[in-house]
Amino acid sequence: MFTRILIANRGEIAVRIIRAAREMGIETVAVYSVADRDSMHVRLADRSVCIGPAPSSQSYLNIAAIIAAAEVANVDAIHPGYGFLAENAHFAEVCRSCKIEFIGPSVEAMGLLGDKVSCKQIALKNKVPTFPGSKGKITDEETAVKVAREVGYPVIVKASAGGGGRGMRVAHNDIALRSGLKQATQEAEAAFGDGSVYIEKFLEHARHVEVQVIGDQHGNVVHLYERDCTMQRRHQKLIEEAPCPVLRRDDREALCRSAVRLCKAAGYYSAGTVEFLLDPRDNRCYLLEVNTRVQVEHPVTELITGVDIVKTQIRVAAGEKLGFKQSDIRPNGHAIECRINAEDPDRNFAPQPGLLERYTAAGGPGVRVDSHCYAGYRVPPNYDSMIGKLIVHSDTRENAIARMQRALGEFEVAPIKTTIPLHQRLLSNAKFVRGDVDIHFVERLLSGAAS
Ligand code: MV4
Repeated sequence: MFTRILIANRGEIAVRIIRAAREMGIETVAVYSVADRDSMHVRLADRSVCIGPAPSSQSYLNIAAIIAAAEVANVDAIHPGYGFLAENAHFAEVCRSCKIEFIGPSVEAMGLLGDKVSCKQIALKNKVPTFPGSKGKITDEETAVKVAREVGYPVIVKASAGGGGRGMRVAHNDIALRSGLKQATQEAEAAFGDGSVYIEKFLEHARHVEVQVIGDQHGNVVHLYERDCTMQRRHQKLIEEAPCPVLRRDDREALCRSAVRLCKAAGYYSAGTVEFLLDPRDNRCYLLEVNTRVQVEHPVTELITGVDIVKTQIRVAAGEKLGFKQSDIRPNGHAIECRINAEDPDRNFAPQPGLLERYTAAGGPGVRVDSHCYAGYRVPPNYDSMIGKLIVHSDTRENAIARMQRALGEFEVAPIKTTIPLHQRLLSNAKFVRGDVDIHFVERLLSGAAS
């Protein structure tokens, strides 16, 4: 096992990783920007190294500074968390060449699954359900129009290197498709340095369902069932839950097994998430993309399966075998997570950096809070606005919703505005309670439209 690891991240996920390492008897090295001097991850780590100024481009994305800190502190491995360098295959390669273990998948698997066209091709070969569409990249307008007419409008043009909604265009006819193809290509070239795009049938009303997988370096891959992340706004998830409230047992098993086939075919190890859209009309699922990292919402899966995903990532990075088989994974009860962001929902979710004069987390039975915040902490303006995650577990979905409402009522953050009141409203919405929502639900509700 590793003696010492460096955490190349900040905020709640850095705290989460430090906690896992400490329980495993592994020393921790935090890195921080000058804006994060007073952050909890700096306090909790055994040692910390300042890696640069506030902008993440000069600190948490600064590969040279992070590797220098890792060399100076003599660590065995680096955990990248999520965001920042977590899905950067070049960073993983630099770690490898410096003989520092990257706590994540291999460079090769990141390349194969990070590129959405190559991911979809592996999926097609392995009977993982995908949307009908182009066989691979689309380069000319005529092929695009031919494919769109075959699968039927509306279609969506997506960047192969994209993710999280960047570089996408929906088209309802030939003319819109021709211009969407140009726009998506240019946007992808500018954003990712790779203008490759592909086309698929566009699904209007969908739920977002994703399967958690975890594998070791000996070829074992196991799934930890699925999460439902339908409650989102502008590609930012707000509420995540496990299991998905609308999936029946046979469909769930088939979906989760397909995610395992995809990851096995790519030689995947560590934690990963296979994202799907679910068509509520027939409950069929279609592959979207694979996230080759630990995700923000991993705690809901931990609560229903009892598997510590971060500890497992560390163990498999050190070469250990998974300590469990698929048949050992028995999902139990229902878990819900609310992301608590320092944002004002009444002002178009404007970020609310500043002093947390008061901060009292919820607690009690079945409640978990993953946060780096404390009373007196100043939320810096330089990074994402998530100040913590409130996660609850109970026997049924109904009881988990009641428990989350109770916990949200206990949580006190002042004077800065947060998404807590919005969560209280969403959780008491009859359609959410009934499970009758799609990925546009929150935006529709906030726009005032009858939903
Ligand atoms: C789609 C889609 C409908 N049909 N693909 C958005 C982010 C990226 N991961 C894929 N996305 C979508 N792909 C087809 N064929 C709708 C979306 C989409 C979406 C997906 C998941 C969660 C929220 C979303 C919000 C808008 C659009």
